[in-house]
Amino acid sequence: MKPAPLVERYSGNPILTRDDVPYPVETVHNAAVVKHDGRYVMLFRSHLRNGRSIIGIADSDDGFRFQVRAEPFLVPARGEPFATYEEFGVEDPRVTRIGEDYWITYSAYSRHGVRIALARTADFRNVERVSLITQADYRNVVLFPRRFGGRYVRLDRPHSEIAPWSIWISYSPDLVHWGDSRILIKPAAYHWDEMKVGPGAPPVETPAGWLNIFHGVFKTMDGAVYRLGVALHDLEDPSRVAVADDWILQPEDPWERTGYVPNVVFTCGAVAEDDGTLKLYWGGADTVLCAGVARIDAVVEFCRRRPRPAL
Ligand code: BMA
Repeated sequence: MKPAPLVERYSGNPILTRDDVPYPVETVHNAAVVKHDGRYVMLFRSHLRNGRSIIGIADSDDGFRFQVRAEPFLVPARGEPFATYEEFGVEDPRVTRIGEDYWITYSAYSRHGVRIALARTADFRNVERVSLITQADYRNVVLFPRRFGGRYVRLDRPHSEIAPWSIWISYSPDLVHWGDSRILIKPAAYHWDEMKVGPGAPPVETPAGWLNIFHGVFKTMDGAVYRLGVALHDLEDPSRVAVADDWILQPEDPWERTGYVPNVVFTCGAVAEDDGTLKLYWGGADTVLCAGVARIDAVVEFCRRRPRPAL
């Protein structure tokens, strides 16, 4: 008998599409989700018809049925220094709660490349841009929710012409200035992720370590396939990591296999529940938003059972 899938897809997928959005957009995908005051809040990316992206916001009582608010949450900034670097749009938000605030990292696109901006909100009503925290070209910055040895920690993915794009770790005293960077997880040759890897959902704390659900890309004769993999970082030293050899989710449903960009599952967020499950959210084919549930202990076990070298 085949084992049950590690990530059980929600039966009502896709959970959000452009038809649920009260302003004109072409897609709904790549979303951060957190629990705030007992409700789920989602920040999601949408393409406009000019091909550039904005970030919308939606609320839910159960984590599956979301109501989109009337206005987008983040559109390209008018004020400097952000306006220069958000000219081509804002994409792929991640949210991490640190203390009382929620910290949002998102991709800022412009003629100068893609860099990561940091914004802060306490209530998901008012949002304040704090800083641009990378140069070009970086994507996929996820923040750990606490400090290690007094320093904040992030995972990110710089672009490279020389090496396959990989996951790096960096440290900061204040969330704005970052350094001590080093490479942590590389794509494995002739593997499902051999073209590139990048951080996905912000790390989820478990008693066994931090779960890092990341994306990996494989290039085929018919384009790239985006899948999700998982790694387990040491609780006290997140630069120590075990990477599962196999993927945990691949495009299978029709709305994951065809759409704006075919054969994509891409995550920016997951919510750990008190009952030991994880709600995972992913964009399907860069067009719709999907959700699924996994048992946290099973995902941890998956990392431990068949790890591969991280580098
Ligand atoms: C990546 C990013 C994601 C997107 C994915 C698949 O490079 O642009 O936002 O979901 O490609 O197209």
